[in-house]
Amino acid sequence: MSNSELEKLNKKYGIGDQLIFSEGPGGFIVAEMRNPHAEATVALHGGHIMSFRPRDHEPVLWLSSNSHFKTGKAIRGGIPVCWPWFADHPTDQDKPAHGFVRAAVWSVSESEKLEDESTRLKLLIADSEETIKLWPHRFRLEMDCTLSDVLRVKLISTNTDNKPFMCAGALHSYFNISSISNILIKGLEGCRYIDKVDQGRRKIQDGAISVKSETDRIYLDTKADCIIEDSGMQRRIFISKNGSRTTVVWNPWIDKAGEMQDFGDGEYKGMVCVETVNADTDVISLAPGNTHTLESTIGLI
Ligand code: TA6
Repeated sequence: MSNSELEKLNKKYGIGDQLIFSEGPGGFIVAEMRNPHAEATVALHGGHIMSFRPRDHEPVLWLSSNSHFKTGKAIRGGIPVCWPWFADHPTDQDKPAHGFVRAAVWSVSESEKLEDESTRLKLLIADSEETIKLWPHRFRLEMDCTLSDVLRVKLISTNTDNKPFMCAGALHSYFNISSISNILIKGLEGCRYIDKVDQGRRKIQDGAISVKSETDRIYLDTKADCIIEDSGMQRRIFISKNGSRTTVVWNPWIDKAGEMQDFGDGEYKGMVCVETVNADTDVISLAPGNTHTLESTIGLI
């Protein structure tokens, strides 16, 4: 990343001290967003929101202190963008889990200072020779985020090909919590789910979710908002969504955390993923020229 590249970005998309492009970890280009409501950091690597902190509050998103910041690797924490498939590739295990855009470099397409002093940034990635080798379709994918006292994120998929395609995806959000033993996740009571820790058995959620062991669940047919109640931080994080009928809840717990290089051994205690997803029965079929928007809004109540 050269200084001239940063200069060009700041000249074209910078907004005073509200939006500044700079060199971040691993030499990645990051957009530092700051306004009277909150602050956030977004990496062009992966179109990845790395942090979000409302003014006078603790960070809402969690980022691993062991995260890779390397070309070709996903950042661990924040909001990884999983696309155009979720988890393992449906037929080819050699292809990267959660798709290829989270380890690719996106470009900036728009920035804006809004009347209420909130800040908007839009990033873009489209098909290339590299992507076609992994997935034979022409596309445009945009990550449109608006920072106010809440963080609103839209993942906009457009089929720019002359044939239809199916795509799955996720805003794979990692939340910062006081301790995994202090939280309850509400909003999925009574929902059907696939328990990936129990051989994919299908179950029904009974009451609020408390995490006491490795948890990896795909909740189906749910448009519900979720709330993470944290008795340690005395706060509630809400996650509302649009364009999604699937929610995933994940915590790797001790063994899985120990197996992951980019995840500190004890870090599972301080994070939980509540993800806004299109997967399983909710994979999206897009005709040529059509667009789908997966949207998540995160904040404190
Ligand atoms: O979203 C939950 C999940 O699919 C889990 O199965 C787990 O693998 C997690 O994502 C993290 O995946 P990653 O490829 O980032 O290590």
